[in-house]
Amino acid sequence: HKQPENDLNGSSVADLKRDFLNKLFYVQGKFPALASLNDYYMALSYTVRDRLLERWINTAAIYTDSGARTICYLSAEFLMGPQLGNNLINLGIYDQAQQAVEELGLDLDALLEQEEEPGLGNGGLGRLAACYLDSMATLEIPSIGYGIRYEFGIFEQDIRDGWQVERTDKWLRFGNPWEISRPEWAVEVKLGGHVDHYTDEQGRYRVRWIPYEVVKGVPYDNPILGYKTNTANTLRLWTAEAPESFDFAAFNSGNYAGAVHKKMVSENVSKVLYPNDDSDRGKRLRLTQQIFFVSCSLQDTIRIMQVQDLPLAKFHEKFVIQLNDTHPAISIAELMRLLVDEHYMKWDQAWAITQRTFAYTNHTILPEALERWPIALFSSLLPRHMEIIYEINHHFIDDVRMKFPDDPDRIARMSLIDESGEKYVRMAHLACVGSHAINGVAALHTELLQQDVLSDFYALYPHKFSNKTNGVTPRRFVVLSNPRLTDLISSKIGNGWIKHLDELKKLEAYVDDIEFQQEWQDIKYNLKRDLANQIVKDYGINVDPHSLFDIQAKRIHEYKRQHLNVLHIITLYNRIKANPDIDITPQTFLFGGKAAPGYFMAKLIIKLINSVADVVNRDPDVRDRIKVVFLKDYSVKFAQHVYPAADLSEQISTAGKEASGTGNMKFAMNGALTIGTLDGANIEIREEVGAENFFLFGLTEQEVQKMSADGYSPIDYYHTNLELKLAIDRIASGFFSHGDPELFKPLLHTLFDRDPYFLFADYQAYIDCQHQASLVYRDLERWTRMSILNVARMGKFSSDRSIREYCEDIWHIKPVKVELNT
Ligand code: 26V
Repeated sequence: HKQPENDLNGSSVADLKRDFLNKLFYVQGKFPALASLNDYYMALSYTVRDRLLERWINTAAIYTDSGARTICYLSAEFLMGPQLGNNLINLGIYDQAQQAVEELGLDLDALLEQEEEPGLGNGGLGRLAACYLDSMATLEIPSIGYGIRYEFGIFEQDIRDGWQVERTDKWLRFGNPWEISRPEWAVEVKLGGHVDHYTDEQGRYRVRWIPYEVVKGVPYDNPILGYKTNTANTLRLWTAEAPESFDFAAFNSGNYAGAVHKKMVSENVSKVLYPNDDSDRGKRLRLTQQIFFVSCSLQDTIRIMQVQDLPLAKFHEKFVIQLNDTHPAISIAELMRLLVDEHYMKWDQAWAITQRTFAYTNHTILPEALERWPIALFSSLLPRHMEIIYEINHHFIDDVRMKFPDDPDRIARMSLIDESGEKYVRMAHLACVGSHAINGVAALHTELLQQDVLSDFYALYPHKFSNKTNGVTPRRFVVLSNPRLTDLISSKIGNGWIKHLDELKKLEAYVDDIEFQQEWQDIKYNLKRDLANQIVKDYGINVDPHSLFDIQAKRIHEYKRQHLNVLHIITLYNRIKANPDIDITPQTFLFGGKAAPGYFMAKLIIKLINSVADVVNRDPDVRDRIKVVFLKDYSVKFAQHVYPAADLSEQISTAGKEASGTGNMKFAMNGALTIGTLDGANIEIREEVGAENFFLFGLTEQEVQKMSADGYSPIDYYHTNLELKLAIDRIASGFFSHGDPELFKPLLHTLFDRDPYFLFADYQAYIDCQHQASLVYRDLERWTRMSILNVARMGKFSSDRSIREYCEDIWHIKPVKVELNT
């Protein structure tokens, strides 16, 4: 698979410059005087793409020739972030490219900023999928990511009068240089209609699904480069189109508009990412998206089996399929349908293959986020899958009955069908029954799955369960986003840590080195100053880079408790107002994150943050000692500027609610200290960095449980805690809402009435812990030592470690080396 003779592969500055100018001329059709920044971005991207194609093609060839066992990572979301910088890093040509464009009078940072990121995910779950693709390629693991090429990704967030306003994310507007469409591998997906059971001419029992409509899926391939390896895996995203034969009957009868309408309906399937990360109960289009990408992907795997001349009986040896939450769990029924109905395999054999193929990761235990589909909707869209699920359930319930005789309650609890009221298909149950492995994403989360949410399944299948604590890629979140820290670290311990993050341990030898501490501080200061400059530019607000940068950046959710953070800010403000000369550590509070458009309470929290910011930032009594800024339109691209500039990372969810968190890891890797609860991966971060280097507060999960069971009365805290009362009263009086006491009532009412996330119970502990952190920050040397130790001890949280564990315990896949034969 030798590359054609050419000069598109050189990595010298001269090669890059020449190819860059060629792309500008021959692809963009521009000469420098007319070229826009986007033309330059495109020219550089195509230059880089040429340089990765050799790896991509050779990787595909080696996988095909060797019939390598492959992990398919099925996910409704991939939150990839910008590609150009990452590809330069992973190809090892970042510095050359920087010099090349510089010699042409351009600034690489400006070109990188030009890229419109593919925001094809909501938050943690989608970004985790992207980190895992990076690690799989870096570890040389044969893998394919399968997902949806949404035409519009996560909405762009604007803030008007303090409220979130959504705009459509037209990320493909200027073209996407990273994808290659493969129309020759398009497949069709059936929807609706009815099922015929019949005997064919040979007297064989057959099933035929006659759909109401058919949607075509066209794959778009995106390269996933490993860091300094020859491996380039594929992320294959599906776009929905109308089949060529779109409603010819209507067309020929002169109903052109009718035919075009049907085409439009088909194209809607991959039009937009659902911006909710808790619930989309009963949305037909959402279920259509799920079956669409699942069916396309499974048909694609079967095509690959055929290309490689492998019998379907070996499907589970060739492929293992990881289900990223229940969004692709319909796969289990779809693979059964393909094997049994379309390839005439016997049910029992198909079921054995299916169970051995699938593995399921759960990402949330919030009850409202557990997917279930009303039976009526499900059967009308997927009549054959409904039958298959009933059949699976029938066998499954027999198994349960065998193991737990005379326990009808258990059967009702475990059934794939919820029959307690309106009937539903329970997707998590389908995922558990149809998989050979089930995992949570942090130790506490897995524990809670086993003891609580999936305890019946744990009793039946203890061997299926394991924990796989999340991780993040240090390539994007340290090397690319924090080059200055990267250089300092590498100057001391070499650059082996980039692939073997445990090597960061070696930094501990420098923790007392005054010069090293000084450099560490200088870097943090400079990063904070850069972010401060951006903030003045974007918001006209001056923030002091010497102040403690305290940042909470994540989706807005009541369980994540951004409003607890606000209560602390108001408390500081009240202290200043009561005693204007009070000695407090200057602190800058930054927030970033999107609220689901239909989640009123989350939007009200954004309004509260902005309202408090308006008052605090303008009050002369505050004398610039505290500042509050809501950073709009938080994205992967922006996050890469935010993590490096943080001193304190806010990880303050109610214990038991945050499955893992991954932002917590990204902040800590960039030298932020964490203020956090014993929740998700915070617990493991604290174990690693040492309790003395972590600001811990709040109820434990067990204490939360107990308080709930004993009857929690938030109002008692309000009446007995004077500062809490003052903070709440400030909001209630209309002080932050131009005198309007109504505005924040819904929020306050929830707190007084139920406070389901225990803000009042954790308030004092949080205030005290914040105070502690602000005192430590005054001792900059102590803070710096803690910061260095945090980074030095983050090795565990590389996604490379997570992927190694998946490979060992669940996937049973080994690396495959790719040689370049040029
Ligand atoms: C759920 C749903 C429910 C149906 C509507 C559409 C939709 C879209 C996304 C989700 C995902 C919610 C689960 C999630 O994002 N969990 C997060 O996963 C992270 C990676 O494991 C983890 O770090 C976070 O703690 C967890 O909240």
